[in-house]
Amino acid sequence: MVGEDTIAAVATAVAPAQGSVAIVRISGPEAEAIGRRLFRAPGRQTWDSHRVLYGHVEHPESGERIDEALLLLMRAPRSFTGEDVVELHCHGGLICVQRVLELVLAAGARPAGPGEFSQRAVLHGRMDLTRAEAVGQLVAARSRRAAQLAMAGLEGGLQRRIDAQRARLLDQLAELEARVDFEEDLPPFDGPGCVAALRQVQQALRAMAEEAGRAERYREGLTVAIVGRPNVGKSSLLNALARQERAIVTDLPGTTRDLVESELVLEGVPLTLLDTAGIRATSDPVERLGIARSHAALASADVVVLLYDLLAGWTPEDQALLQQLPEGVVPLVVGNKCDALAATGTSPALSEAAEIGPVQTDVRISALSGAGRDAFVAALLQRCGAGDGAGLQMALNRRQADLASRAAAALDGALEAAAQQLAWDFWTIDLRAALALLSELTGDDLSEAVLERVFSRFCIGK
Ligand SMILES: Nc1nc2c(ncn2[C@@H]2O[C@H](COP(=O)(O)OP(=O)(O)OP(=O)(O)O)[C@@H](O)[C@H]2O)c(=O)[nH]1
Ligand SMILES: [Mg+2]
Repeated sequence: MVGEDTIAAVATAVAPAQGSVAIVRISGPEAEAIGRRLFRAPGRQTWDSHRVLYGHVEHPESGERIDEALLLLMRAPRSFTGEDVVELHCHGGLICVQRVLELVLAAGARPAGPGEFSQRAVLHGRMDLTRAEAVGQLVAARSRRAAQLAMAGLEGGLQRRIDAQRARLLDQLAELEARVDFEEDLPPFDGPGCVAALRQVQQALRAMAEEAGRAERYREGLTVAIVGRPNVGKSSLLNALARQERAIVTDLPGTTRDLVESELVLEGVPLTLLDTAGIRATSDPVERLGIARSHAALASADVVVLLYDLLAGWTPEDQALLQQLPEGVVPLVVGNKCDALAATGTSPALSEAAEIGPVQTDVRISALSGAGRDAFVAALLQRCGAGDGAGLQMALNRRQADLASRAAAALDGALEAAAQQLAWDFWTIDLRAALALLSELTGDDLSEAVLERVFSRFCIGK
C-alpha cells in the first residue's frame, strides 16, 4: 500500500471556531510541486528546505486568495516521513483549512489513510514501530502520567529494553546454531548458563507484559462506580472529587435517580466516576429504574466504592448490599460523614458492625469537610492497580504486551527441550520463534499485516 504517491491530510484537530492555526501536511514526491502550484510567496523568498515562507494560498486557476499562510518545506530525507514534506500553516476553524485541503487534493495528492504518515516514517526508517505507536499514545493521552509514559516510548525506551533481551537471545541462538554444525570444534556447551539466560529473558518479558497492564490504566482510565444506600453521601462524594456541583445533593433519601458521570484525573490517572441511585427496596417506579441502572453500573465498573454512613453505622441494608454484589467484585468500603461522628463524640459505630458481619472499612472520609480525601484517593488508585506507577518506564500497549508474553511462552519450549536434553535443533526452533515475536514487536521484521493493524488505529494526519 505504500507507494510513490503523495498523501495529504489536516494534521491538527478540526473544530468550529477553534484553533487559530491548522496545518495541512503533504508528503510524497509531488509535495513540493503541489506547494509551488498553490502558494504565492511575495518578494525574494527562496524555496529552501527547512525554511519558512510567508504568503498566500491561491486558487491555481481563478487566482482567488484562499488563505494567508506559512509554508514549511522539508525535503527528503530530513522530514517526519523521510519523504519530501510540505506543511501549510493556515488559519484554523472549519472552512479555510478544508478549502486548502481540497485544493491540495485537486492538485494531485490523495487523502492520507489513518496513521499513514507514521507508517511511511517507519518504512523509511525514520523511527521504529514502538516509537510510532508512542506518537499515537501521546496524542491520545488523557492524563499527564499517560503523556509521560508515551514520551518514554517515543524516546525509544521500549525499543532499548526489547533490544537488550533480543541481544541475549541472539547470543544463545548463535551459540546453539554453531553447535549444530561444528560441535566437535567447539569447547563444551554451557547448558546451565544457556538455560539461566533464557529464564532471565523470560522473566524480563513477563515483567514488561505485566507492567503493560498498569500502564494501560494511565492511558485509558477506569470506571469507578460509587454505590450505597440512599443518603449516605454518594453524590456529595462525586461533587467533592470533581470539585464542582455535578450531582444534586439533598437530605432526602432517593435524590439521585439516574447515573451521573464525571470524568476526572486523580494523581495523573484518568477516571470516569459514576454516581448511582441509592439502592433500596422502593415502590416508586422512577426510582426503581434508577436502581436498575445502579446495578448495571456495578456490574460493568472496574472498581466499586461501597459507601456507608458512619453515623448510622454498618446496617443490615449495607450488609445486604454487600452480599448482592456480583461475584468477584471486592468493593472499596468507605465510611462517610466522619465529621458528624466527631461532632457527636460517638465512637465509630463499628461495634454494631461486628455483630452484623465482619466488614473492614478501608477508609473513613467526610465528603462534606474533605477529611480523608488523600487517603481515599490513594486507596482508590491502589485498587485501580495504579497506585505505584511512578516506576513505570514506558508505555507498552496491548499489542506489544501480547507479543512479549507470547515470546516468553515460546521460550518455555526451548527450556523444555533443554530439560529433556533434546538435540540442538529443538532448542533453536522455539528460540527463533521468540525472536520473531520480538522483531514483530519493534517492527524490525515488518509484514504487511502487522503494519496495517497498527496504523489503522491512528487518526488521520499523524
Ligand atoms: N455531615 C455530613 N453530611 C454529609 C456528608 N456527605 C453527605 N452529607 C449529607 O447527607 C445528605 C445526603 O447526601 P447525598 O450526597 O445526596 O447522598 P446520596 O448518597 O447521593 O443519596 P441518594 O442520591 O438519595 O442515594 C445530604 O444532606 C448531605 O449534605 C458528610 O461527609 N458529612
Ligand atoms: Mg445522590
